[in-house]
Amino acid sequence: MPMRYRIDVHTDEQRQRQQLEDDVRRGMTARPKSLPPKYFYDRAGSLLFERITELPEYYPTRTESSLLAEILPDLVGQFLPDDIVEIGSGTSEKTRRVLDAVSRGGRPIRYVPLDVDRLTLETSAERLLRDYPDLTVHAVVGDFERDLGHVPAPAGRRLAMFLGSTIGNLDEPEQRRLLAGLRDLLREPGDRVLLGVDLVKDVKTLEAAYNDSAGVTAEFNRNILRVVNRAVDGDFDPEAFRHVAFYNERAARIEMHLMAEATHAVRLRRLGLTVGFLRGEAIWTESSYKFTRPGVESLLDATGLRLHRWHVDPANHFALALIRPA
Ligand code: AVJ
Repeated sequence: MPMRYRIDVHTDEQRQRQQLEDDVRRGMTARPKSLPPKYFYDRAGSLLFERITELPEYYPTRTESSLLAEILPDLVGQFLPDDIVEIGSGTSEKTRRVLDAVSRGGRPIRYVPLDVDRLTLETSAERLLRDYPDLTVHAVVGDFERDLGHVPAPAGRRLAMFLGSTIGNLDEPEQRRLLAGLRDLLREPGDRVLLGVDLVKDVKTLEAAYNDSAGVTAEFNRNILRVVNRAVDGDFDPEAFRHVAFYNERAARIEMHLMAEATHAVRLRRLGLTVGFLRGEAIWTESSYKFTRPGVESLLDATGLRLHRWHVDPANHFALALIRPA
C-alpha cells in the first residue's frame, strides 16, 4: 500500500475547530441567523445523508449515478484520463463507475480525492486500492473552498469531477470562485471538468425531495445543532426546532431552515454567548441552488472555462456538464 498511497493533510483539527467556532459565532449573531451547510457532515450527518440518497423522493443521487453510467462509454471513447481529481469525494461511490470505465487493460490511473474528513478519505482509498490494482491514490484532506491550490499538478490527462450538485450549496460569487479554482487544476486543452448540477423543475418534485415522508431530511437538518453543541459546548435542543424546506422560485434555490417552536434561549458556553430565539424565528442552514443550461453557461463566463457537452436524464431532472478550458 505505501507505494500506491499518499495523503496530504492541509487542514488540521485545531484549524477546523477555530473555523467552526468563528462560523458559529458569526452565524448566531447574524440576522437572519444562519449556519454553513458544511457542518451537517459529522459521522451521524454523513450517515443521514447516505439515507437521504436512498429515499424515493430524493432523485438527485440516483439520477446522476445512472446518467454517469450512461455517458461514460462515450466519454472515455473520446477522452481517456490518466488522472482523476474528485472534489468533495465523500465515500467515492460514483467514482467506481468512472474507474470501471477508464481502467481497462491495466492502464495506470491516479485518483486524487479531496475531502474534509480524513477518516472518510482513508477508508475509501483503502477499498479502492484493494479493488483496482493499477490505481494510485493521492488523497488531500482539505476544504474545497480553501485548499484547491494543494491539489497536485496533473499526471497526464486530467478529469476533475465535482459531482452531486454540491456546487449548489454555494452562493453565486462562491460558485464562480470555485469554478475558477477548478480551471486552475487543468493544464492541457484536452483536460476536462465534469460538473453535476440539479436542474430547475416543478416545485412539487423539488420540495418533496427536501421534505421526505420518512423525516430523514428533518433529522439531517436538526443534526447540525448536535454538531454545534459538541463543538462549542452548547445546549441546543434539536427537538425544539422544526424542519422547514421550500423552493424560493425567484432565487432558484431550495432553502432549509430550522424554526424555533417556542421563544427560548440557547447557551454556547465555549463562545461565552447566549442566543435568544423568538417563537417562529429560524436558522438558515442550507441553500441548494437549481440550475439551467444557460445559467451554467453564464456562470462559466469569466472563469476560463466553457461548456463542452451537456447531458441530462430523460425526465430533465439532473445534468452532467462536461466542461473544457475556454
Ligand atoms: C447533495 C450536498 C448538494 O443540496 O441536495 C440533501 C444535500 N440537503 N438534502 C443537496 C442535501 C438536504 C445536498 N447536496
